[in-house]
Amino acid sequence: MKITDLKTEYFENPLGLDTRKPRFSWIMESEAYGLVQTAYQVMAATSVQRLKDDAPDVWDSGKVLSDQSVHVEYDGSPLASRQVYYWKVRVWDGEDQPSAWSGIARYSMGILERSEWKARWIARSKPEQTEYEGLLPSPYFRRSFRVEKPVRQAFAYASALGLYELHLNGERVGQDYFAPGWTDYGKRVQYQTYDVTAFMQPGEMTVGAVVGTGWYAGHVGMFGNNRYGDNPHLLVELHIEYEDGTSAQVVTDETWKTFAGPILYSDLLKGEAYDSRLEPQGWKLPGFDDAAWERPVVLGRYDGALTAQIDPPVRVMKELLPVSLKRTERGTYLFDMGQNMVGWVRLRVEDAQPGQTVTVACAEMLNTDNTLYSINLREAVQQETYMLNGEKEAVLEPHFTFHGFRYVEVAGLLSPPTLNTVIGRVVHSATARTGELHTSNVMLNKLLSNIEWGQRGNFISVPTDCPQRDERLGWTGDAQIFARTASFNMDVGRFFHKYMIDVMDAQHASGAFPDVAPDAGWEEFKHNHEELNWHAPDNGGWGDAGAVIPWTVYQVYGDRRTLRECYPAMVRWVEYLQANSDGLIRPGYSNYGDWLSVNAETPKDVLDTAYFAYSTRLLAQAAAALGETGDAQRFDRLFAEIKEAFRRAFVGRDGRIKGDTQTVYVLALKMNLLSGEERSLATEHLVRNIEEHGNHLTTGFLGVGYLLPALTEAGREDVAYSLLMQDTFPSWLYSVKHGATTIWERWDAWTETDGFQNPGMNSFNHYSLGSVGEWMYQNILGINNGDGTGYKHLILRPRPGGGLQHASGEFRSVYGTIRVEWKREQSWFVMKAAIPVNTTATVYVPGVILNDSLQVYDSLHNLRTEGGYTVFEAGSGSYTFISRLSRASGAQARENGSDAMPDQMMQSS
Ligand code: RAM
Repeated sequence: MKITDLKTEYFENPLGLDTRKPRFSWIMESEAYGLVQTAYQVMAATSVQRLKDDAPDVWDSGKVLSDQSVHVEYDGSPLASRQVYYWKVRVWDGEDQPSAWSGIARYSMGILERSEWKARWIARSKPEQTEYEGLLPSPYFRRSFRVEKPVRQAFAYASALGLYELHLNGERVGQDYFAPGWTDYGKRVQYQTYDVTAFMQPGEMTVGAVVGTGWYAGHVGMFGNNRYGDNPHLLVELHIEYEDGTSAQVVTDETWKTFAGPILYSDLLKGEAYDSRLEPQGWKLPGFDDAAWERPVVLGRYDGALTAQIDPPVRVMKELLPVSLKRTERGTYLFDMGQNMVGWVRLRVEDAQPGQTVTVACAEMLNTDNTLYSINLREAVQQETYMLNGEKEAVLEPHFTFHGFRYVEVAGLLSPPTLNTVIGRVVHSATARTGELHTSNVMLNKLLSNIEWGQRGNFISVPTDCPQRDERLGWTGDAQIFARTASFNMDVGRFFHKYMIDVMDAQHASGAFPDVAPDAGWEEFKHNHEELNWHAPDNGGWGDAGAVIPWTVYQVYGDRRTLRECYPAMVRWVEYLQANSDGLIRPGYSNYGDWLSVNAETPKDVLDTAYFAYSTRLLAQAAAALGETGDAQRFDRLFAEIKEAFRRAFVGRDGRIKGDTQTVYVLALKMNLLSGEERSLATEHLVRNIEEHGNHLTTGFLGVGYLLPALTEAGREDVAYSLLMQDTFPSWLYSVKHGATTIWERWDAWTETDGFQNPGMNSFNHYSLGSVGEWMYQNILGINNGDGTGYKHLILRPRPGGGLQHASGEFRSVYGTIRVEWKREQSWFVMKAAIPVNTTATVYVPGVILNDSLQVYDSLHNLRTEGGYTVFEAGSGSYTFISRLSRASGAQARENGSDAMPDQMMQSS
């Protein structure tokens, strides 16, 4: 058994943790079958050597009889600020045989006590208004210092009220963008930790920083600028430890120097203007004369919490080259990136002239006259303006802004560009890819790709609704409906943990969870805009994110700690809902309902009451999982009562539910609000409704997430597939058919009949309607979580349908990679499955297994048949199953003399 993927708090070798009991996880790999872990031993130490000598100085767990291999909590002597630690693990298998020791992993602690911080928050004294209204320059900061002796190790701890880029001797520290990320800066700001040992060199060194307004002082949403403050601040603390045991610190304070610099402004929503003629040559290097620079002002105090970064940093995760380029009648150049992406472009100008101005403008779509469709950006400006100093080759990219775009228009070039003139830099929170799914249907594959791109484009520090217009907010409804799909695509455990802190920071005093987190002004905006008529203090399907997301993180990653942390807030939410309902029926005052549905008004009292029940049920499950037995019973009871109230108020004798929309049925089915008989009646109504719409969906943001799951659970996967495969309006494949490379905000963002929708709200990169990804992983590939959490017990159950001939893919769970592959040919079915070590699976093979070949797998047992499937219990290992989908078709094939298994099937088995 080989131990791989040593992770500390979800990450490999993380730096700057501030949790005093970090959790360790590992994966075991083996070719053997039916392997489990029966015991483990973890050792942690302050040096690699101590671990090599099996002489750990901080923790030796000893042999612990346990199958736990994820989130094993550190339980050694107290961990010290800024200290580096190492750990390793070995495990015992079912025969009590120990494995070899794993490799050695590392982690470092952050600054654990606020009082330990020496650095002060510094800023440029507030600049006079520039010619760009409401936009500030991004000032430079610098300080030189001397490294006197050989350095053993050095770490930088840094943050900003605003955004920052850090440099040491001219080189950028780390690869992060938009650090320190978005939080409610009134309450907390995160800091980052970088290992800068490799930057250290003897003699004079220079630390430099560029600071942008970001979410703190720049424009956010539709709320204008200065949401948290009006001048960005920087915080840096550099700790250098010398070989001889002494140490030195370099910290931001009044001794630093600052300069307005060439970045005239760089704003998340407004783009950037950069005048390279103002760039002071060599400012990041030692020896630069900063006599003309100003002293910074020092912030008296910052009252929020200063916490280590929890979520993965935002990074450039991909680069795209344009797929085409043409000169426009306007004399500009139009690049097509071939993909609606989020980030910016890096531009190369090869024959720059002094004073030449080049602009780069970005948009998602083109108007019919080949101009950029920018009207949907509202007040956002997706443009860079570069004024060049005439240096021969200029490579330009913006600093603190991002855009959502497929098309790039460059103006002001003196000679024709090539495809290499621009490179698309795709940025998002660096959540590792965990899922892959390919089918025999190219349209479905494109849909899956569009869903992933929707996630890439909108997981930027927080889950946002859209990346292009003046909104880009952490809408809770969007996040909760997409959370499970997101967790198939990428490792979002820590991302959502951090977002839940934002959600809890924005929870109202009443207990209501917010519409938007962090709240940078949404509540205020709602109240100031009477005409919106949006007064609900809570919104069904939005506020419920506060219950759905922690539960999802627990389900997918087995993360009990995050669930525990969110639990009190979940209780307050449900108690709030209970107090603000009438006979357990919610008042139906909510604002959004089944947002952006297609001519199907789902009554808000139905929707809100269903969600009230749903949150209550999740809370009851959370209570049970956390051992809060009294609460579990209390909320179970409350759920049963809400269900009764729901049935009485909304469900007719004939199973018709008030509103009679697809969404009311799928909510009632998915959220378990019906009696047995009502379930079948509701299913009939749902199917009837779908048929009445010519086999089309009408669901909006919320209903869409439950539509195919509800149909499938009710035994109508045939209808689910027909909706999935539908390609006329409205449907998922409609946008695919019309060239979409992302998920659109609205089913009718663009139609053949009406062209573009109302530009006031028409994003081409919104992930909500992409929540169908979850169903595709769970049913086409068939990867499901069994009773356990974190996929400790799997249910592998592909449901071949929709004319698909094959599907293959995987999901990298916390226990290891789960892989499924199937092919069908006539009535033959071949299925392969890989089940990670230390997990078990219930495997459903469609059809009837023909041969005895399964005997070879002694890790399979309890063979049975169930609803057209052959079912087994299986231990870890890689399996191949061959089955006949139906006896009848098998018999017919024999009669036709075509019974032999087709060649390609043989190859795959
Ligand atoms: C719009 C966006 C967002 C949605 C809200 C209700 O601003 O579409 O995604 O959650 O409305």
